[in-house]
Amino acid sequence: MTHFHKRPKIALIGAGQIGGIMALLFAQKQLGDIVLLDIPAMEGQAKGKALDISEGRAIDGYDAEILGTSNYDDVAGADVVVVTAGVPRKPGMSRDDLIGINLEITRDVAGNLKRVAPDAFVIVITNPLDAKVYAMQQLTGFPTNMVCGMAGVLDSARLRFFLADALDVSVSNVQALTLGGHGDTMVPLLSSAAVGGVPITELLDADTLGAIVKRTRKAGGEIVGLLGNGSAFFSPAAAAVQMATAYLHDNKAVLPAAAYLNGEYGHSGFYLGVPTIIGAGGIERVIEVPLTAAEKDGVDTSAAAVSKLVNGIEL
Ligand code: A3D
Repeated sequence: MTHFHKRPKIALIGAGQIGGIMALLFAQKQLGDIVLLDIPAMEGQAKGKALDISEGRAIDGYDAEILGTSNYDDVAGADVVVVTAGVPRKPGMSRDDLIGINLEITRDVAGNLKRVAPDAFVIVITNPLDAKVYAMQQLTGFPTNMVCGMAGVLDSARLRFFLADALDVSVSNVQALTLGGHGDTMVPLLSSAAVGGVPITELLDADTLGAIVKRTRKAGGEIVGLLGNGSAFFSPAAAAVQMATAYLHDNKAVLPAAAYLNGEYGHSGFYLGVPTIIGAGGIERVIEVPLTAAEKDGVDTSAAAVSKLVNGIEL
């Protein structure tokens, strides 16, 4: 008997800016069939984007099926779910200002995912990220290794871009990580940042590095200010696609993610941005990198902010 290998199913909950770009990227990279879901009032947007991307199949040459819907039955059996359902920031708002409105949305999404996609690897993007991913895990009851948040890949990509730009070198040769919550308390790690193996602190002076750290912390707000109506969506979409790829291809990729902590970095019981290994087991491991005393303080401050926000959530 012939066994056919089915394409993985990738469900994108929220067919807004990030959802639409992710659908295109997942299709172009031929990573699986795609379901783009939004609320009934926005079903036209989901269907319209799915049709638009489907019509590009002949041009780009990908075979993935792309479905727009507002019906969770279409998500049934998804291998990967990426959640952007929510509202983004407006200029002047902090990510934490979104907690109340986005919690009701998380409740709705979690209830549905529990019913139709209990085995999925779930990547949350909705802000405030660290609190939303915690709420998603608690409300679904899914294993903590199968629910994570996207922030560190993006924050680190921003840091790497700014460092590469300052040095006029290829960003692919710049290694750098951010730790902690996805907010103004994030901790860009300079002690382990390097370019082609050379420590970054030997290549850039302290003032330049300080300015880059500051810009990285505020990078999301910089884009919000420029766009005037919404937040970044191209690079956040690319970041989630990289994480999903690591899971689908069992890459065991070292990627920073909001992961559930069980004592790593001295914290437990909530999600925080840390370097992880992503493979077929989801978040397979949290990696503990050596920190300077100042970096450790920064992570503790960030953890305290996230833990306070999480404790305030009424699930
Ligand atoms: P947007 O274009 O508004 O898309 C969100 C979509 O979610 C809209 O189409 C809504 O109709 C939809 N939606 C609302 N409620 C529901 C629901 N209950 N079920 C399904 N869909 C629903 O926003 P966006 O795509 O620009 O951003 C989405 C989220 O990502 C926001 O919360 C942003 O703050 C967040 N974000 C996070 C990062 C990180 O790095 C963590 C970066 C950028 C944006």
